[in-house]
Amino acid sequence: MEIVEYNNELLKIEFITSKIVRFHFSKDRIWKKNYSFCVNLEKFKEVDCEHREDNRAHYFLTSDLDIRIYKNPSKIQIYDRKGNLIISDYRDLGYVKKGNGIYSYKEMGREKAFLGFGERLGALNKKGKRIINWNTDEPNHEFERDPLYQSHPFFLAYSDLSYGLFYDSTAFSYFDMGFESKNYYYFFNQDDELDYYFIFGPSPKEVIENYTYLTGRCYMPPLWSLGLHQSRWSYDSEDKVYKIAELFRKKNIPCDALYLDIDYMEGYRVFTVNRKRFPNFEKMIGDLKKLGFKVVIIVDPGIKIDKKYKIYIEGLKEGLFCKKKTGEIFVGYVWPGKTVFPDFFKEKVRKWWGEKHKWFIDNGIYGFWNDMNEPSNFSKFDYYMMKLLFHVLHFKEPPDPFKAKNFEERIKQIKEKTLHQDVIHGDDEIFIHNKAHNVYGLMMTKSTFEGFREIKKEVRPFILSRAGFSGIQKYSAVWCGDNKSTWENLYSSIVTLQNLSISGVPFVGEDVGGFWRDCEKELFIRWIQLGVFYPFFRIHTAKNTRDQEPWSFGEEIEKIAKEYINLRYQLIPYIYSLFYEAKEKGIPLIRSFILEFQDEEVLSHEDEFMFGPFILVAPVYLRDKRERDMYLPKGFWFDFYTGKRYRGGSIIKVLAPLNRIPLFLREGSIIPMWDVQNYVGEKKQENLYLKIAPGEGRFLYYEDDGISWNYENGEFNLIEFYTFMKDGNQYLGIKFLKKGYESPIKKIIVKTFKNDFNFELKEGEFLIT
Ligand code: MIG
Repeated sequence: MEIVEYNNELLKIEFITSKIVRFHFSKDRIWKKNYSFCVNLEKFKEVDCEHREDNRAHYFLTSDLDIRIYKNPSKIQIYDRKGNLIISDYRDLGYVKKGNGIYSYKEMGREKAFLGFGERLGALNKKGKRIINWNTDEPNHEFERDPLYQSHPFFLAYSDLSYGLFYDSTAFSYFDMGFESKNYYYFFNQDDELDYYFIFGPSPKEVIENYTYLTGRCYMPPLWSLGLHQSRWSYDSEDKVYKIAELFRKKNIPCDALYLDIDYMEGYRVFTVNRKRFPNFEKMIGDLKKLGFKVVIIVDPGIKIDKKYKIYIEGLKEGLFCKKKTGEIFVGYVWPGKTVFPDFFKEKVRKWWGEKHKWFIDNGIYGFWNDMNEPSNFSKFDYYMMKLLFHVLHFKEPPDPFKAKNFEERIKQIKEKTLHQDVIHGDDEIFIHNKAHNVYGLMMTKSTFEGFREIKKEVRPFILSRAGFSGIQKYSAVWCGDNKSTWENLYSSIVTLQNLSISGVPFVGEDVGGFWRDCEKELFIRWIQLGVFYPFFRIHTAKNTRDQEPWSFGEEIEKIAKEYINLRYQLIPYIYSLFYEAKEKGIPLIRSFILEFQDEEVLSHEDEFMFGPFILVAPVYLRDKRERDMYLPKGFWFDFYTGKRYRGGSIIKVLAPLNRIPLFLREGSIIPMWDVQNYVGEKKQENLYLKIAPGEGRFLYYEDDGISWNYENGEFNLIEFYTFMKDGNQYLGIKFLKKGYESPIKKIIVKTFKNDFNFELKEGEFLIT
């Protein structure tokens, strides 16, 4: 750690690694901020760095970076060790205190694009845009609506020297990425101090790896959570739930999870069960388990004010609810009516909340869905309006709550629709709502995760959250909230999920078929075909909308849906192995082209993506389209369905009949696959298929028991599969990198596009031509 002068302030520089450097500015020459909600600084031991000073500047050298802090005027510049400038302050404006916040300007230099920023609508590249960090319950996902439910004050600046910046500030903030001027971009926050990390690549993948090294990575998801999830608002009775479950099994359409939305509760009281609708709740969970289903239940943070309601009484007595500065408990309006909010910034509250899950866990619920945790708060007027619209008039979509004319008005509107600014949080350290808001959902989800781990040590939970902040990936999967059943929203999901993935969150998806409004058959099947390649694959729809199960759109659609859901289940070993890479390195499953290719063209094709290193997905997102133009990056490609070979580097036209989403395998692909099953664990998967495309490639296959934490003690296998060419023939190599688990695999079945070959699972190199 080093401290230097910066204009009239002090600047503390910490060298987390040779590529990750923290810049923490004082305010009035002192540092008050000694917390972080997502970086565990104690975990890191600083690296060595050479420090030199002359009258022009301070010079810091790590093995990868050359950092210069000029004195007069103050200016930070970072070079690589070859002398290439990576990033520079704009003039002496690296730290500017103005009005109620701080600005930090950087020069617009070699950056070709800015990506990441968490969960965002609009174009993939945010160069020229403004982006707000304020978790917002936004029901209208029209083009470029901003912000949504999560805040990730992080971006990846893409160039030949890619880097990232992470602003560790939870307060209200926004980015101006060249909207105001082409010469600079800036970050504005309403925090007391400016505290950010420079994260070097130089490749985009290394930026993500380093960023997640700092903010954390996911755990191995339970294997069942990689299957299909079926949901709606709401399957609101036992009969309905049984009916759905039985239909899936009768029709042999694979599915692993069924969802209970807010109507399973007694008057929207969290941690209760409505016994009129679910008289035999416990038995139902057991019966569904026998059919191979897991049940995921929704848990909202708002607690109904009701003097007879246990949770409310306890919380009131123990002082667990958010208060205003005056000491008065803050009261809002959410689905239960008048509502109070647990203060997840208190350790005691997190523990209490976590323990409340016990009854459900003991009865076999391993999945929890945290909604409304921005936290969303209706006004009294909105509350009665929503009740009227949805329950009486049977609306399929709410009115647009934010019709702002300009940026400033928008900021005002989103801030109004939340807890009052004078709410305070925490106990040892007090946070005003402005600093707590963006991490409220993160803290709720953390409490759920930690509670679960206490209660049921032997099982990995599945947690799904709507709100979040950088680091949410440590606790939960993320879905992007209330989209619509429109082609526009099918399209936007392709882009939104790429940026969220770049932001270090691998377990992501959107409501397949769309949430608000009625879905129609063509849209539904195109969305299913895309959803197979969402790491989190869930069908969900809003109250009062038409049915949205795989069989709801007639026989033809059902048949295609089944075929693609089957494909998803076949791909589970590939997907699970990719999660191992996400857990170890933070590399996401959904990969923008920039992560995989050096091609010049990669930025111009945001409507395609790589699913892992091998599968190129080119979704169809327009009605009546039976073909589409798509770009194949340089190299050789093979049509997934026919094996037809293509030379990449150009745009091609591909056929896309209703029963086909264009998919291509990269040369050298090795895709581990299973037999189809109705749910994860139904069949012991003794055959491991390897779908192989010609060329040279390598894949790290991961397996464990799929449900326990035993992998943390080394109970897993890592097998390297690799292919290579020798004398015009192709070979497969098998190498055990780690053996800690008894593999169920009896047979390896290699499927090239021409032939099948069977092997035992043993090390060696085998001819597959
Ligand atoms: O205000 O629980 O995004 O998935 O079905 C609506 C009802 C509340 C919003 C969630 C949606 C869920 C719905 N919730």
